[in-house]
Amino acid sequence: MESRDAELVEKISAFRKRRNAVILAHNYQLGEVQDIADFVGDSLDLSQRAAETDADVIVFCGVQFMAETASILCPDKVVLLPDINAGCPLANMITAERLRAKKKEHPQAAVACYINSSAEVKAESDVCCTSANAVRVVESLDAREILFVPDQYLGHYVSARTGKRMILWPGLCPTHVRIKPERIKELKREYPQAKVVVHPECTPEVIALADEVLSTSGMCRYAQRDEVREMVVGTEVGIIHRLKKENPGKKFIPISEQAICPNMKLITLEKVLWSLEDMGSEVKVPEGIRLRAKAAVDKMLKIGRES
Ligand code: CIZ
Repeated sequence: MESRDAELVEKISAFRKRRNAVILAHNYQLGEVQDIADFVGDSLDLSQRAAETDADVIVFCGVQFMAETASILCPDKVVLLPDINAGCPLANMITAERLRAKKKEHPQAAVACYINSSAEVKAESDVCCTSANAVRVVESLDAREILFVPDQYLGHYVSARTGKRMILWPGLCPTHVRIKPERIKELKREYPQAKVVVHPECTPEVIALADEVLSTSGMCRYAQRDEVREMVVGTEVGIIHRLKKENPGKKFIPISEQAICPNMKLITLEKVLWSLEDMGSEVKVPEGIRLRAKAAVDKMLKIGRES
């Protein structure tokens, strides 16, 4: 570690104690940010951690919808997002107003929203899900039709797995669509022993070539299996840091070096420190929206993860 980083890490530690703060980092964060976090995980892990913590302050190293989810679950805590500009383009592909209009077209449909959505959209939904439990959440719904928002590819994958009739919102993750089937075919030739593991936000053509389709935490668990020595990884490249750290001696090959979420990378060590020093930027979901959004998130938390 460079001495500048070491100094920052020391200051962050001191402020973390002074503020009685917990630092949560998503699997897609920069390696140095993951390394100073109290917990690293996917949004399901992190929302569960947020719900359980007795810290007064949650510093959420992730993007806006994740900090909002923490605020939904922990209204009495101060939730800080170290860079308020860290948004999610997928979450921004739907608004509560457009969802309300779509619900009118399909009054019988149950609404399932991916966690990558705003608090307002969650408030309009019957249940929320993450990539770690989307199949299980959709299976639990007994409606004949499910309106799934906003990720069409996750929705497509879930519909194929569950056989449920689903109306898909046309959203997508601009980072995951950079992962291309042609590159997987090349890597399979180059690493014939490797397991190909991709995220369900990838396109159906990519998913068709994979050995496993997993959330980021699912990938971390899968990588620990003895039979996995080499893994071709189809998701945002930030995960490679954690995979290598937890599995020394194994090989992890990103399908696309360009699968970088620029919003996730807005969070730096400096910004984590400034956030603790200045207590900014606070993310707080208004109470009327929070209570309705919480119902959808609580329903998901009861269902838990796939395996
Ligand atoms: O659920 C999450 O945290 C996201 C957005 C991806 C994943 O699989 O971890």
